Amino acid sequence: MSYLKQVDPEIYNAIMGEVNRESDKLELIASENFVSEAVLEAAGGVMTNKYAEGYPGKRYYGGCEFVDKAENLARERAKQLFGCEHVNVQPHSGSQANMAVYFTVLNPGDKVMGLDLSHGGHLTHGHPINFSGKLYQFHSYQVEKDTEVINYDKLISQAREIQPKLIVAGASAYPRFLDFKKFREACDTCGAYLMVDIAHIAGLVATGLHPSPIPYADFVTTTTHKTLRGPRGGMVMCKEKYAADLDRTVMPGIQGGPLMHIIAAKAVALKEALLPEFKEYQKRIVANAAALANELKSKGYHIVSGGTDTHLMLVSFVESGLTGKKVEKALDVAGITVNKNTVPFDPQKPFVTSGIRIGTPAITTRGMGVPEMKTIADLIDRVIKNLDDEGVHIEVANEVKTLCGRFPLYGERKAM
Ligand code: DSN
Repeated sequence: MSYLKQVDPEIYNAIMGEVNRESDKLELIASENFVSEAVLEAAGGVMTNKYAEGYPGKRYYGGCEFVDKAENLARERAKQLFGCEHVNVQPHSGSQANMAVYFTVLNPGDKVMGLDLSHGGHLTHGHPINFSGKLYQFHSYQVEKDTEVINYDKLISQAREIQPKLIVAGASAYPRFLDFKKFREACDTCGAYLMVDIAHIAGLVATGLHPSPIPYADFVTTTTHKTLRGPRGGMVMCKEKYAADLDRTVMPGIQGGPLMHIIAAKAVALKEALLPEFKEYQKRIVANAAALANELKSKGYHIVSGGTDTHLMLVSFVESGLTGKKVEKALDVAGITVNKNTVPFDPQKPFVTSGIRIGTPAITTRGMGVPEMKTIADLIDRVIKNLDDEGVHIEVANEVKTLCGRFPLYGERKAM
């Protein structure tokens, strides 16, 4: 029975619309995923009612015995999964996780280095319109024009020249492995802290499919909802020597009451991530991304850096002059959800862009494999080749629906 249907039919209908959209369309946004029913149950549970400022055993409110259990389990599981010394599971988001680290070790005006947003970085890695770029003196590093990957020798000389107090490694649109040992080398030239933002690749790191930053980084931040397949939220891992300062920064420094229902759901997702089948799932994400990138490449598309080592790829239209905005819109009509994305040295503005970003975590969750990647590449290609023909887009949308029907998602929710 749905209480929501009776109490608030408008929101009920919006949620049912979303259930059907997720189920009937191809979700290729690299930062999205479909959580398990167990994670949804915890996220929608009564722990949403509880105030629990503080940390387990040291709260500013009574009645915390059960939320303490949830937070302790989340912490223990995160430590086991990533092999970190300390973790704070309270950040509400990836941005707040990054803010927590900056506020722990930096003062306003300090010099920091981060990957340029249009080269794959993130707003919180120093974009001028973000708090990070406003509070600190960020210097961007970029990828090379010919290889479209980071040149670590250049990064090291840039660090030597700029002498930042912290270097941010990590990205939201960089398809290749990051070399954390080289980042550490860059930090050691100037005594900088190393913060690694693994929001995108957390699931791969957790299962050994991407080298781990834990041995090299002072701080590792992540979201919990991308490849890690948990609820929307953030987390910070660090060496024990920073633990007390970091915890004080998160609460009371930048947050008040933690979202205990979300922390419980993080614990559930972390338990799922410790299972052997999670590693198999991550392997399939990577195999699917490689297969999709190869198929698109064989059709003549420019895949930034020539391919992918991870869950995502960037398709650049700089040569053809198409815009990411137009391609995103046409694919959306065709039931294929991607996001427009700037590509390195993009001549277009961020709201237009010359590229799209494609990721495989969500379609892999619903069971699609390498054979489906060939079909998906064909469908994407048909839409892009017929960008102004809505008839073709609608035809493709029907094929997408049939394909999705073979890989059911949230079946019971559809009947609520
Ligand atoms: N907005 C996220 C992404 O799509 O990658 C990063 O925070």
